[in-house]
Amino acid sequence: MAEKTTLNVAGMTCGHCVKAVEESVGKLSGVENVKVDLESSSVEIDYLSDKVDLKKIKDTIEDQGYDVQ
Ligand SMILES: [Cu+2]
Repeated sequence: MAEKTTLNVAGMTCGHCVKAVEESVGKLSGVENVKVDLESSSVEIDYLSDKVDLKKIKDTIEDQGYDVQ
C-alpha cells in the first residue's frame, strides 16, 4: 500500500544533513521518494507499507544522528 507521511526531525541544519537523510532513507527498499524541508525541519516520505515500516524509516534517520519527534 502506498503511503505518504511527514516526520518532524530535529537537528538538521545544512545541506549535508539534507543529503544524509535523503540518501539513507532513499536507499531503503520500499521508499519511493524522500524530501527534506530544512525550514520546517520536516521530512516528507512516500513509501510502500508492505515493504518498509515507519519504524525502520525512523530508525534510519536516528542512525544518521537526528531526532525524530
Ligand atoms: Cu548539516
